[in-house]
Amino acid sequence: MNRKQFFQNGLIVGTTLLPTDSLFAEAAVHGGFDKLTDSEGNFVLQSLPYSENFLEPFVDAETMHLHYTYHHGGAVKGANKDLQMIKKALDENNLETVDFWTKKLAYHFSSHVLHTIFWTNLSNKQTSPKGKLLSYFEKNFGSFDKLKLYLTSTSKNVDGNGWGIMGYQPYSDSLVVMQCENHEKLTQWGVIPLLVIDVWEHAYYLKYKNKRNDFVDAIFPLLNWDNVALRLDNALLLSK
Ligand code: MN3
Repeated sequence: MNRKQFFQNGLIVGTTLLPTDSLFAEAAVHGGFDKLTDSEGNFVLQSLPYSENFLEPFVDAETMHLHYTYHHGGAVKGANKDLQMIKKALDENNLETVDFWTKKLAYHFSSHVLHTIFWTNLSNKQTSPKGKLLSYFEKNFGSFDKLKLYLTSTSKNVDGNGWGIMGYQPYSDSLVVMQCENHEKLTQWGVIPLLVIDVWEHAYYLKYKNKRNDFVDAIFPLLNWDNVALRLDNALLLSK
């Protein structure tokens, strides 16, 4: 079984174990988990999983439009260019600037990954963590409330632009909270991101101005815990 088949089989198991998580589960079964590339390996920008006004009034449609089209879209374009430049350097045996493009790729590709996850982590329907996800919260943080305090505090206090992230760390079989600067800094190797909160100014400035804390507080009730649970299930399958 190759990696892709493993992934797809894993998902089918994952989606039958959990209540169907709407569009995300459907996309997972039909197109693979977080489809970031086409069959040639080029990075592709998938459609948003909902309309641009889906999260109104908490996330306004204009912010959603600009964020998805130009920030996420720009990262996808950037990642493709970086990859081409690396290939070109290798083809031409000229490695003088390859470190620059490698650094750029880490930035753009990580942005593509995190934005892709971010859209699916949000919903206008109220959900709550249960089952296995809730048990991990209790085991690793004490309770859901503690996870909430930890994740929101970490997200609000990112230096400059970045992300608050909760992920699955397979080495310790635990959930971890991380602070990310830009899109790629301060990671822990091996962590599979399950839940990400974009705290770049572009994510909130039109509506919330300089009040990042208000944005994080407004977005927390929109988090789609069914999506996070599905992602945890998948991370557990992949880590076996
Ligand atoms: Mn963003």
